[in-house]
Amino acid sequence: MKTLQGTLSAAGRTFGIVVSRFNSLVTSQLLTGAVDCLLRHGGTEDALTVVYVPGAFELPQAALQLAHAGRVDAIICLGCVIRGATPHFDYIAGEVTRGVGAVALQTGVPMTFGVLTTDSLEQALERAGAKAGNKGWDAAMSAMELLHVCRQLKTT
Ligand code: INI
Repeated sequence: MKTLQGTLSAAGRTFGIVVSRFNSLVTSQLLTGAVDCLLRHGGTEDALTVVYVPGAFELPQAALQLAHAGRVDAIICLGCVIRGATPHFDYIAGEVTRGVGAVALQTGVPMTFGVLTTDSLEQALERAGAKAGNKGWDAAMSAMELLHVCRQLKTT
């Protein structure tokens, strides 16, 4: 039986983190979590590229450009869409989810989704370093795993 699974190491790899400024109280904490995770798993600051975009809607566009630039091995998308904050919640949440998925498939660059979609700011903060963990950290863990498993798939 052949089993492929990714290791949780950032050593020697480059990562792009695309993060939205909208709801920056939350997204700055997601970014902190993602960077902390990569550094604690062997990554180095000079191997990280952080790209800020205005809002979650713009994440797929920037992720696409970053992927095409070929400078990073994997991309982590971070954002926060809060239902109470906009009547467009469903449109924005739907677009960013579809968009990031489409960019990942189109480019083949390992890409993970650390975008919170919550009913309230409180729920978002809980998932950005409070009692429900940090989804930025989780997205970084997933990026390491996916990157390594994709490498193995290419060479097996
Ligand atoms: N962008 C977010 O990232 N989160 C939100 O909750 C949000 N709300 O509430 O509207 C939001 N809107 C901005 C949007 O992502 C775009 O930046 C904007 O429409 C310009 O294209």
